[in-house]
Amino acid sequence: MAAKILIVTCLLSALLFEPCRTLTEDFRWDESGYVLYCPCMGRFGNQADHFLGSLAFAKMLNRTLAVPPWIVYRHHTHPYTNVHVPYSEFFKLEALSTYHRVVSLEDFMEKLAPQHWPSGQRKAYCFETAAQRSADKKSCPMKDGNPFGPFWDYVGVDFDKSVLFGGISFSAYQQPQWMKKFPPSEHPVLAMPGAPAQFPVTEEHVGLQRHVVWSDKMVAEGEEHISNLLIRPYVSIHLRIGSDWQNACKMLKSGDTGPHFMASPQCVGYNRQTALPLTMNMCLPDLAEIRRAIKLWVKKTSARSVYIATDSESHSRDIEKLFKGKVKVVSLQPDSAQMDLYILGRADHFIGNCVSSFSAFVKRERDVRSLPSSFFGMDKPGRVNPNDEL
Ligand SMILES: Nc1nc2c(ncn2[C@@H]2O[C@H](COP(=O)(O)OP(=O)(O)O)[C@@H](O)[C@H]2O)c(=O)[nH]1
Ligand SMILES: *[C@@H]1O[C@H](CO)[C@@H](O)[C@H](O)[C@H]1NC(C)=O
Ligand SMILES: [Mg+2]
Repeated sequence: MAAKILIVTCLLSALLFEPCRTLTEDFRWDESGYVLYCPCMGRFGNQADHFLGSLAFAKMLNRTLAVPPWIVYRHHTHPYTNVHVPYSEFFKLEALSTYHRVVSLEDFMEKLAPQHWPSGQRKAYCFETAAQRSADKKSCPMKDGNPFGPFWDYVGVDFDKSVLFGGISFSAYQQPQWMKKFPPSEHPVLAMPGAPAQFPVTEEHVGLQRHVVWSDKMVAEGEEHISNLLIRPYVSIHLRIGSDWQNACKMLKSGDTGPHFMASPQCVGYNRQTALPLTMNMCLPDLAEIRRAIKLWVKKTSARSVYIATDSESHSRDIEKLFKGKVKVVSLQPDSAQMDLYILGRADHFIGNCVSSFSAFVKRERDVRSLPSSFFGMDKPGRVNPNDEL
């Protein structure tokens, strides 16, 4: 059956003068197995952190990664529910292949699962502690609640059996234990309720960002916005200041968290022993700090425009006033958060939020391209006092 499909595909592509090799290779069953997971924790920034770790995990086990769609929560606008956006809408799937073997989860389900992972034989894999939450305490909570249920429904998966594990982590030194516990011959598809990765992304996996490459469509749209709205050089800023963030940063004020707080290792350093202090301005910059940082970097880069991405208000009036109309201030507030990420990423200078994984995505991407970034409350990553000499 599979062979027949291959022959037909090859004939067809031969007719179209296209090589059939890539097609046939992509959808050939990998005897080394697969990793499937739901990006069920957090919004885009969190999902992106988890993606990098999961990609590394799949490579560590030499299994093909079934790349999941992004889960976009549209609860306040149409369609008032979760939307599952295929990876390739935003990024090039092929660009991941230079690092490791991947297939989109959608293709895995459509082209491979019917024959090799048929319903009735679909096992879920999870920590014993996760299974404790289920009614019988022995089942992986794969489809319990949102976004879990809708995610697996999107790809048409029900699970038939659970395999529990414990005393093992996703880190590299446990590779032999994973291989021993779950050889691909007996466990071809490791499907998990969450990402087999840490949040925030570990230091060793930050560089995997270079394989996350914007799709042609995103580049075309993004470049159009940039040329229509902005004048180079431009400074981009990420204002993470909405009410959920104000609440989160209260934990810092009250002393309920130390310097390691969500994405903050990108600023204070990954080592807990040597971490720099995390200040309130790094978590939730006030208007005075926002103005100070913008003024500094606009001057330093001779910027002619400022791009503001925000999760709530843009403060664009206040920022315009800083420059007496000599600098164009733009806040697009696009329908898709990814368009903000694109425009933030291409600026001549970026000012981000230390604690935000949304900012962290931009910072990593800019590091890959050797573009400069700073943070509110930290003009030079690795040095906290904004008054320190630059
Ligand atoms: N369009 C847009 N959305 C934002 C911005 N900041 C935050 N958001 C939204 O809020 C979410 C924040 O969650 P997440 O990405 O996990 O980042 P984090 O919570 O800041 O670590 C984003 O995914 C966006 O949906 C912004 O500047 N622009
Ligand atoms: C890794 O997987 C590929 C594809 O299945 C296989 O060809 C290769 O031999 C595997 N490598 C190791 C070290 O097992
Ligand atoms: Mg979040």
